[in-house]
Amino acid sequence: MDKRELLARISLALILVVMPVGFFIYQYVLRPAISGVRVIDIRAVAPEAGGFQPDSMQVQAGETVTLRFHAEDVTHGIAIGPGLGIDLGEIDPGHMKEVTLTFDEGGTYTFYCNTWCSPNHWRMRGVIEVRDVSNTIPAAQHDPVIDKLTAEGVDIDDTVHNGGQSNRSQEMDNIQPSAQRGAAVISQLIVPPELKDLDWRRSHFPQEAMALLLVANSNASTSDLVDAVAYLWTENTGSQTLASASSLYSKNCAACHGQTGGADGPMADQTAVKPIAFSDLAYMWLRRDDVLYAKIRRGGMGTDMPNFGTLFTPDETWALVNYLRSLTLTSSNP
Ligand code: HEC
Ligand SMILES: [Cu+2]
Repeated sequence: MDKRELLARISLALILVVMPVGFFIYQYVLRPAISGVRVIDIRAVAPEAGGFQPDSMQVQAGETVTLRFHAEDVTHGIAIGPGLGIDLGEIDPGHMKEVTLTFDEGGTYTFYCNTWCSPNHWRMRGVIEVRDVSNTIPAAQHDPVIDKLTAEGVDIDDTVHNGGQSNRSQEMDNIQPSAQRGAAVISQLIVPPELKDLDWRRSHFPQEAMALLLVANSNASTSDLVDAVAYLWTENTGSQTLASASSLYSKNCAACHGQTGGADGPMADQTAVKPIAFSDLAYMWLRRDDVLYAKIRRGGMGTDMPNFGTLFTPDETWALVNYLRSLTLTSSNP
């Protein structure tokens, strides 16, 4: 064997053995070590200029990805839900914020802007589809609460069909309920069992509860009964839950419904139908919690009330309903 042939054999060995091994090492050891995660760059511009780009992506369950959001035109705020608790805060134009996360289970998540960036702000959303090998077809998302309302024949758009005119309980107009005072009087009252049942309360409105209380306590004063109802309607909400619902409300709802629920946010006169005033006790006294819940999750029908069912968990939605209640039922000075 001459020197040439030896060299040729060595190089052949190099190609056949060293290269695959090298490739293997690179692919499975070096590359994951250098960047074990897939990086997805996402441009964030106002919806009329394109919104998120890309606005949909697929990841595998168990895969770790880094999402990098680049704000280009104006300040945007980035959050991802439901139930992930991710809020990156505001990103000024020209800046980037990132989050690295691993989705454990298949499902659909939504990233969305939660800072008022344009009149079309609430359309600024994108979808992350997490694929699970064991469950490649995502189950249709049904909300049992909405299904139940449908079965019951309750129309969650009734106020809209009334030409924006909604039922109000006028006798509540000058009353300021206080859940705090209610906590003190409740022990002196006979409370019918329905009122102690969370499911009953969610599917009935405060005036119905008031009527039952009155039957059981015909000698009690109206103001005591109102306060007792206020207490019952707000008792199951911890202050922590209320505080996070308040922050969700400020970021996602106040622009239309107003910071204190007066339907006087900066966008209030630009929606197809006037937003609801949650600070109007006489109105809220006749609304069911499950109807409020359903509207938040499903959104309006051409009214510009966005749907939040893909952004928030059911628990977060109930917390929002309780927060809306607290605007009229919890007085700031008891
Ligand atoms: C872009 C404006 C806008 C934003 C943002 C918005 N809403 Fe609305 N909302 C409306 C309008 C308009 C209506 C009335 C029409 C309707 O019910 O579809 C409404 C109706 C509702 C109702 C129905 C009340 C009832 O008595 O039936 C609820 C509950 C509600 N909004 C909650 C929220 C919550 C909670 C948020 C934030 C997570 C929010 N909205 C964000 C515009 C908005
Ligand atoms: Cu925005």
